[in-house]
Amino acid sequence: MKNAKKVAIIGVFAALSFVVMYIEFPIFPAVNFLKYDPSDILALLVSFVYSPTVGLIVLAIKDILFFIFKSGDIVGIAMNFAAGTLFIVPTAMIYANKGRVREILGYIVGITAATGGMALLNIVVVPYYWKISLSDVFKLLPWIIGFNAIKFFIDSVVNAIIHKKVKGILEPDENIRREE
Ligand code: RBF
Repeated sequence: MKNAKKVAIIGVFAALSFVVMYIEFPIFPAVNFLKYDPSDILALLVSFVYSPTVGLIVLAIKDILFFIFKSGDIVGIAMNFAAGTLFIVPTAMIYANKGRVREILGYIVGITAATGGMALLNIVVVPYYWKISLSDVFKLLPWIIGFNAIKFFIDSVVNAIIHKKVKGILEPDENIRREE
């Protein structure tokens, strides 16, 4: 792919991802600092069409923009980036354009990695962030695990439905171009 096209696509997807992050809303009142938003789907889509590296660039630009223009909360943004990375990298690496079975395996591993990894990270971060005891954090843990499992399950389902169409739009003449 030509470099200019790749840079343009990264820019467009990062901008789209940044805008849809404004949709964010909590799923469980007990952990209302955890907010669902569909922005990671844009990063996963470009990871499927191009590479996990391109996905991580989109994720990083989206989080930097959201930090500057909306949240101002470095901990929340870092946690959002960590969750997105834990999900996108294994999912896209396992899929690697190798068919439906690998794709589904990718989602299962990605959801598990993000849910497990974020459970551990929250155990470390939440006591400092909310100034609550470790035992109180453990009471929140089922909600934290449930939030991440639901978030990345939704992202997986949407990505599974649309990623082939998105690839068709972004690379309509890929085969022709290869012969040039
Ligand atoms: N986002 C996730 O997707 N998974 C998490 O486990 C997660 N943990 C967070 C923990 C704390 C203390 C904070 C402040 C944010 C966390 N976030 C997490 C990010 C949050 O859902 C939201 O995207 C950001 O706070 C930006 O509004």
